[in-house]
Amino acid sequence: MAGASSPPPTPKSPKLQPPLLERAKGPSGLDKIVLRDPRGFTAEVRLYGGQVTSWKNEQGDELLFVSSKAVFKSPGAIRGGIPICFPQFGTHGNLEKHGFARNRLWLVDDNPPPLPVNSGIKTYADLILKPSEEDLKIWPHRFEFRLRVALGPKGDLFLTSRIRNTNTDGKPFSFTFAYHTYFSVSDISEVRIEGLETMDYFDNLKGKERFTEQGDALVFESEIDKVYLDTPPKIAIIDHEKKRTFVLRKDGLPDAVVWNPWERRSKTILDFGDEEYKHMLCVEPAAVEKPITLKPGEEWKGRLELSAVPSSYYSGQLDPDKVLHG
Ligand code: TA6
Repeated sequence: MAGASSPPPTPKSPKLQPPLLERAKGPSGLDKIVLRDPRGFTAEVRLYGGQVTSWKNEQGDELLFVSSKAVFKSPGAIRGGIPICFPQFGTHGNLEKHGFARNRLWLVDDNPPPLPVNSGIKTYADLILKPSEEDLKIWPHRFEFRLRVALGPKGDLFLTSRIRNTNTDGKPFSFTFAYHTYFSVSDISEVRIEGLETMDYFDNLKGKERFTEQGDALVFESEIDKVYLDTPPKIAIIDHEKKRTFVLRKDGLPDAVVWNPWERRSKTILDFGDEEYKHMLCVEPAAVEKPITLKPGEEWKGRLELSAVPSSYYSGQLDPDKVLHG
């Protein structure tokens, strides 16, 4: 329209970047820390259990499984994410199953001793757990457990656990450990694990008897609860339907537990949906077969790195070289 004057353009307000680290409240009012990386990946770690309960990619897809029936408060553990099993994995003696670290309230560690920092890491959170007087009655050892949760340069999730014996009575202690990681998968029958074939394992469904894995890769058609021993530092979980591969890299954690409760057992787990077994798989870097012993003053370190990458195909098959040696 001739002569019409258009209004002056409104100045664009600068896009506000959300902070990379944020303390927030969870569904039951519990404190959690939200980590964001500049590309859009996020992770959440709760003070309850020191537990990672979310890891999302830049599209906002959740990469970890958390049950719709999960309870985010004491006295149980949160069903999903990455529960930490310490000071024991499994059930032995009087100590509760999978230890007590997963159902204690951790603190933010404001002054952690230095840890070699990967220069690509822009955001991380440090938590600490020390035993209460009540804990010492169940497990009579003083310790400092420092957990660092970090997002790497490509949105990778890094967990570093440092456990130090702070006993003043001169006594060593021994423990077992696992990152009881629940992965979110499209359909368990479309998933395979590479890196555990030919490994020895204890089968928890067969009285902990020892067997050797046969075949090319692990596929799933029934309940599984196995502890693979002395496994390689790299394991891949390939989700055919999602065309996504989770790559686990671990250090200080020789074993790997694989668990899916399948249909019948799912129905016996109160905080787990009857059909949810189809959409989860636990692959748990662990130190189970040989307990770790620390003398007073000694420290142990166990690291887990998780990445989610597009699956690569070769002649209609996944190319394990690309997945595992890339
Ligand atoms: O890691 C596998 C396992 O030890 C299974 O035996 C199964 O019971 C699972 O952990 C879950 O344990 P939870 O105590 O969390 O119910």
